[in-house]
Amino acid sequence: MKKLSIIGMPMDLGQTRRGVDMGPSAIRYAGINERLAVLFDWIEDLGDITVGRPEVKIDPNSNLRNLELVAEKNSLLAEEVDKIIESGSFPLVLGGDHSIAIGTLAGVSKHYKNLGVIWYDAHGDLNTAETSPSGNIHGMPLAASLGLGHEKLTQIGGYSPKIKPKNIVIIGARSLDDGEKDLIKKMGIKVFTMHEIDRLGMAAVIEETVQHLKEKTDGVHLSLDLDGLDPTDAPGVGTPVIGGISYRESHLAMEMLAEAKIITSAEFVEVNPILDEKNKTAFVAVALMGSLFGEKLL
Ligand code: NNH
Ligand code: MN
Ligand code: MN
Ligand code: MN
Repeated sequence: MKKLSIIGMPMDLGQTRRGVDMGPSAIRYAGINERLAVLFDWIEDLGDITVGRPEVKIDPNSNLRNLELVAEKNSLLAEEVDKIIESGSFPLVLGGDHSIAIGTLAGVSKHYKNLGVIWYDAHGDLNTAETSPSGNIHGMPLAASLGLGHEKLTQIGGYSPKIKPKNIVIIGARSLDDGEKDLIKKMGIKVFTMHEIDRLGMAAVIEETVQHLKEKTDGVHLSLDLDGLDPTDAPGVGTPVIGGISYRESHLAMEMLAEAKIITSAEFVEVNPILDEKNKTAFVAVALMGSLFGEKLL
């Protein structure tokens, strides 16, 4: 039986622009349940993890914004995601800012020997406290999952690392910090920047991605940051970067991933309805989920 479990993570503590905590509500309002129900035999919406809205606190020792709470709430998410997989259901996490990927991956990766990760994003999210220009933890989840950074972030779930560099593919990068570029080269992480997407076309990019991951992984997590898309198609994000992936290309990418049948968990993050235009970004997220889970045009 094909089962789907949706869980919301209304987290906005990993960055500075409030409103991204309303992402799960915006995505539900955009019709996620109706759209996905027809694609599964069974579907449940588990509601949201309680995150709260405390005052911003910058860790005096590390410069990390809201370190304690981001770590604590991600541990809760990890437990929930773990339970969903245990129950034989597909976990779909709704953000929230991208710091929630730390919790999602902590819950997912213990179920796989070689988890693959597709990081669909304008950014690399490979910063640590030392390389981060902002102190924002939403710029660090991929590094933390590789075991790099503050131990409160790397040790969530009680083990580290969650993933291996050779099992990662970043798609859509166009705003990488210097420390991130160094790390990508040092670790040999596969990246399709906007340059490669323009040059090869999205079809070839996804074919190569599937090729890269299929043989050596036993599951693949899709972490889709809506800012990977161009701001004209996804305006409701906290850190928009021009020159992004179009809705059409993204739609094709999701359809091809559905065809390849490699995705075993997913999260859609950084939807900020306050910055959006009539909930467009949430609608785009739901449409992409439809394609990812096998919706057909004909
Ligand atoms: N690289 C910047 C930072 O670490 C921006 C990260 N912003 C994101 N990442 N939205 O996906 O602060
Ligand atoms: Mn388990
Ligand atoms: Mn991101
Ligand atoms: Mn991003």
